[in-house]
Amino acid sequence: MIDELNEKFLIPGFVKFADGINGLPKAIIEHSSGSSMELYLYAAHVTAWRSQDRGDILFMSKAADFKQGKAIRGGIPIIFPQFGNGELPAHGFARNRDWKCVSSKILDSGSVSIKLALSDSAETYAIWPFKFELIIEFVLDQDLTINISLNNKSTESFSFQIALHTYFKVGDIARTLISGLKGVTYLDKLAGNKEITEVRDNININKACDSVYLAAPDRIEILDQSLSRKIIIEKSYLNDAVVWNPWIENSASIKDLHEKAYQEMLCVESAIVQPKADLQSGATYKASQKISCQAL
Ligand code: TA6
Repeated sequence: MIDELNEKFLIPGFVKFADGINGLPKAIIEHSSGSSMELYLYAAHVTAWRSQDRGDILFMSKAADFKQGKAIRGGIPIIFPQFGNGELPAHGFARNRDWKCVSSKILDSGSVSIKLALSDSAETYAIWPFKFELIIEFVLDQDLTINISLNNKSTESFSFQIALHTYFKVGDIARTLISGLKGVTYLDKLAGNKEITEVRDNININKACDSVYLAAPDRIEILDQSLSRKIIIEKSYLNDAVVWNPWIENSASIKDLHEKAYQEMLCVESAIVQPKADLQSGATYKASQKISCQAL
């Protein structure tokens, strides 16, 4: 499988496929700025992204499972067509399916692009009776941009939720702030989805939080005072933003989170949660997220 993938998609010095954990195929992608990332075909899952100057920007649990049917704990899980619990399995099926690579290329800008695709199958159709093609382009330069393209191949419209469930690495959660959400209404999932208006300029995390910020601004920043860096999230057509940290009380029940992982991780997720998005038959939904990291 690796040989076939490299025959089709190898770009020497920029893209190569190799066996990842448990033999799952992964693409190792490098950019001339010195940044690099690892992308598993399974779940189209970015498991690492590091920049020349700032090191690892994503969190990966040391207890993560890398096996079929299980979501990988960390990096950037792709959540589709359902966010959270509901009629489908939690967070949908895109994060525990095999995707296929459709292209790799160097863009005119010098950025490195790789596209992975997931389409409906008998399995997915059995739980979500619609035909679709979801193509995600990962563009690496000194930043990481993810471009989403979802085509409705059904004869009828469907509604969906989608999220880039990004686990960011932080030096110390107690010295980390989130800015850009002041004035936004959020659903507090730990308080029965109570609607609350965010009053803080800078949000500190000192307990379990699981908040869905509705119609959130397209620019959100994570200020990491411990690592003296700022992570900038710029999203488009992903209306909502989810902020999650399980803290002590909820970490114990998450078996694939290593001890005290809550202290070094923070999820800020660009998403469509509420209302769901509707997509007409034959139509294509496009969205994107760029993450960058600078000195604080
Ligand atoms: O995005 C936050 C959230 O929906 C939390 O409620 C928590 O369940 C988290 O996702 C992780 O979900 P998972 O199914 O990966 O354990």
